[in-house]
Amino acid sequence: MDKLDQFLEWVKESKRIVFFGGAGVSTESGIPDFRSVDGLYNQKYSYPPEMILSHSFFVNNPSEFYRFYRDKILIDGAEPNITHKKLAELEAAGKLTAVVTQNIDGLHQKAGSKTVFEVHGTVARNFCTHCHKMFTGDEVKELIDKSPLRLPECDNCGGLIKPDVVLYEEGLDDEVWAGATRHIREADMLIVGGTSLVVYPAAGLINYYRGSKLVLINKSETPYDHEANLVLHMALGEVFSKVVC
Ligand code: CNA
Repeated sequence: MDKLDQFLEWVKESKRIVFFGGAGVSTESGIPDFRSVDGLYNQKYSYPPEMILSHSFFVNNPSEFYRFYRDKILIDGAEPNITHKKLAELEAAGKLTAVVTQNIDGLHQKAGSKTVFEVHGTVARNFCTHCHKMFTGDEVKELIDKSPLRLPECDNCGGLIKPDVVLYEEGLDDEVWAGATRHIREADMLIVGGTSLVVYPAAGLINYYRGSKLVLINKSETPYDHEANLVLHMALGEVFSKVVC
């Protein structure tokens, strides 16, 4: 049996699948990842993405943070692709218990997934750093587009608005982490896809899996390839387009 057939067979026989993904899940929706050839690390910026997307950079240089954030993170018109859609279908069919994602783009929910653990937060939620008023992603986008040279400020108190994403140097949300680890521990199949598995603590989530159907689907090699029961160096869309729910 070839690797793809083995994967499809395991999907068919499993009842508590968890999918754990990263930026590679959304590249086929037109959102660049950080590390592949077309990703953000291979483009020219005055600072590397990891520096711009850090807590200290946000505090010390919010204008440059928001310039990058609007340009490269808030992608206009991005829609769920076949992988997001098939994962939502697997959940609706009662075969998948959760999606755990490092992505902040909200595309899993847009595709219809209900149980989603966003370990790095989401661009869809934003809050005033002073009075904590909440803003949607669209509201923040509108504020930036209306006055690109001004920082997005709270209409209530004038405080600086911050996206509810986990920036480098910040800790993860305890409840989200607990939910993600519980689902992974109880999974009978763990599919890991579109992540270079180098960003911690998120990459360590794999270690909570107890079963014998750990599948890695990634275009390039990862440090966890040798621990997986099955490794597919393929595009996610190519694999998930074959999944029958
Ligand atoms: P990464 O380090 O950029 O790795 C992405 C991986 O996906 C690479 O190894 C690629 O080879 C692989 N890949 C790209 N496209 C595909 C595809 N179509 N099929 C299969 N594999 C593919 O991204 P990680 O998620 O591992 O890094 C963690 C960071 C990146 C997280 O904190 C994310 O929040 C952050 N990020 C998120 C987004 C988003 O929300 N869409 C975009 C860019 C970065």
